[in-house]
Amino acid sequence: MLNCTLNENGRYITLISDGAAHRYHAVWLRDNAWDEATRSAENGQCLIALKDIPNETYISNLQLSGRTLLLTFAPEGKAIEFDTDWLLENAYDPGATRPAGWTRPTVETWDGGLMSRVPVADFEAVQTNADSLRLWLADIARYGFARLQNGPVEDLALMQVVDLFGHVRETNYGRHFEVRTEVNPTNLAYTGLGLQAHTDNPYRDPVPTVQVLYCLESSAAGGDNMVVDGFRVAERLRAETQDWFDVLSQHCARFEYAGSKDVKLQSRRPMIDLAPDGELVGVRFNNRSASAITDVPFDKMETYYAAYRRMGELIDDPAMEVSFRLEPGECFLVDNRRVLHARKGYAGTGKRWLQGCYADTDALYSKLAVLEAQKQVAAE
Ligand code: NM2
Ligand code: OGA
Ligand code: ZN
Repeated sequence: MLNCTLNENGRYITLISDGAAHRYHAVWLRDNAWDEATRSAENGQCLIALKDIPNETYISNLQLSGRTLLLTFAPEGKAIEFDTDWLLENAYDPGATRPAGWTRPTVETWDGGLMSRVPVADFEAVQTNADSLRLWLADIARYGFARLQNGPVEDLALMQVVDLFGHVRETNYGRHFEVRTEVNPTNLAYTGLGLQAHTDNPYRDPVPTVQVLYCLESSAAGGDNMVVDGFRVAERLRAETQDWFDVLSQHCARFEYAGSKDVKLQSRRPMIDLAPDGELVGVRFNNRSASAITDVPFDKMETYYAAYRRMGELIDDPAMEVSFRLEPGECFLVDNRRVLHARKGYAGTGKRWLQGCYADTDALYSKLAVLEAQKQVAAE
């Protein structure tokens, strides 16, 4: 059952669907018009700016027929049709009241319990089958990481992984980088040392949002990988001590990398990153790249350090980890704003060689949305 009324001299409408009422302002509706003078029929882009909509805009007439709503906007005298399903999908009233640290509905946080159902796909399947690719990308959106198996053991195979959804983000480390033991390493990643779970490049702003690590050789003993859900870490910290969650989200940490003489990357961002409305959008954690924290007031510094210590303990808690060993032709991909990755130390005879590169989630989510829309169309 649909019903619609005009209120306060046309300042807003109320759309009632199955007993639930949603209000929409005249200016919002006018701004979201889909007529050909407002939006390009070719590409959907907006042809006008807000200044082209009169400030005193109100709705002078309303007519509901079926699931189409015809609104007349004054003083323009412009009649525009709205699809009520679109309006319901884009309702903003009542707005959600959510606690700081909320995550979007597509995100499912996890701990070591995910070990029995690690998101994984077959290399050839995701390359040749749109459904397999869609499900694999949806897993990355949900869990923040996924593995890929049975890929080619060849130089730059990781580029084929990026080609599945997006574009390489080139950095000072190159379009890709070799992760293996080096003489005079410019980064501790290029040694056989174990690496505590971390996010990459927190000293960069913006950080690369995707990292791919692709195995070409793993005959050395050790070097197992491990991933931890930074969002679950933040949730646990909040559940334990709200103050500690707050201090890490409300103050900036500082990170720096100056491991080779041509580079001095520095950033000032929080370890727990929230959107203005409290959505948890990222974590930054990397013991190797931490620099002096100078943006926390004196009175809060000890609390900050207690929170930072606890965050590290939660990250290192074995109950939080999903671990695996990469064999040649296997890789994993992380959402680098969410999932931390680690490796155990390795040594002795044999070799360990990974190739890594960065990419970004914007293209990944775009690809996923396109594949989901195509599936929807096919189902109709
Ligand atoms: N490498 C692998 O963020 C970091 O410094 C971790 C990055 C050198 C590109 C290592
Ligand atoms: C890295 C890294 C892990 C590994 O290169 O950023 O964390 O498995 N490497 O070598
Ligand atoms: Zn790393």
